Amino acid sequence: MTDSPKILTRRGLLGFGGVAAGGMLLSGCDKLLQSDKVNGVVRSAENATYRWQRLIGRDALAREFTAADMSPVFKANGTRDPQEPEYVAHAAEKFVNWKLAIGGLVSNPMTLSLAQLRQMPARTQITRHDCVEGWSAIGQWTGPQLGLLLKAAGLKTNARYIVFHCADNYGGELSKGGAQSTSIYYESIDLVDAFHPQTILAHGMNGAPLTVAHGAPVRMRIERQIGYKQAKYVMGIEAVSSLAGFGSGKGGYWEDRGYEWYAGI
Ligand SMILES: Nc1nc2c(c(=O)[nH]1)N[C@H]1C(S)=C(S)[C@@H](COP(=O)(O)O)O[C@H]1N2
Ligand SMILES: [Mo]
Repeated sequence: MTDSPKILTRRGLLGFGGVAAGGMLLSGCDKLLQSDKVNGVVRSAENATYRWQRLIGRDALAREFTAADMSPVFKANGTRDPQEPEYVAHAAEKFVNWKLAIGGLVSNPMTLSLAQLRQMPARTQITRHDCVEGWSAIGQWTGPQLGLLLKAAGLKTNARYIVFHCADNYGGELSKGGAQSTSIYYESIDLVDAFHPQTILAHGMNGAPLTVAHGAPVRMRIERQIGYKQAKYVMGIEAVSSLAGFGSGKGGYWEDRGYEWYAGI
């Protein structure tokens, strides 16, 4: 690990005093700090944030494993080789002209090349991926924390969710849930998960650059949630106030087809 994820996360969360999630955070903290139980607790912002995280429970870290625990084979699932012309062209050039777009409700929309993403401070984590289809695998993921990117982009106060736009059209055939909505794969998370220290944009897997099968050039790792939340082939990151207007409005390809939006593990 080459960073200080906890500090970044606390700062990230504290940066959101005015937003829905942040507002809840602060009022939760205020109440907590007024209660007798925590009298005597140092009233630093960091401590308040820590207390709040413990209270809500969603900022607990997902379990991390050692290199010895890594699965010899990590199955690739869902789209394994996107056929969309734009993606095919980027892949053929090894993504040298590919850029990640960060936009929506941010004050500094930006585009970042893969080289720039690789230069950012990265977090490396060995975690277990659980797919709803009933298989799991332990792998190592490396990449910058999403929170770091969102801080740089400057979320506006009305941002509540982060939407990930992927390159692949998963098809929408009946076997893939049906064509209820656009079948371009997409996902979304709230700001608690967005600023979770283990939420990273992985450009590396098991010590090597991320392969196409696993989501090159970058894919999400959102370690408190299940497999289908781990968007591969991320082309754009958009801060939004509502999930209406994307797909069928349920927040993701599989969510539009009846799966849970908050799929915690
Ligand atoms: N863009 C995109 N992301 C995706 C999928 C997909 O089909 N397209 N499948 C999801 C599912 S169901 C799982 S289990 C994981 C599989 O990731 P892996 O191929 O690295 O095992 O990616 C998730 N992210
Ligand atoms: Mo999955």
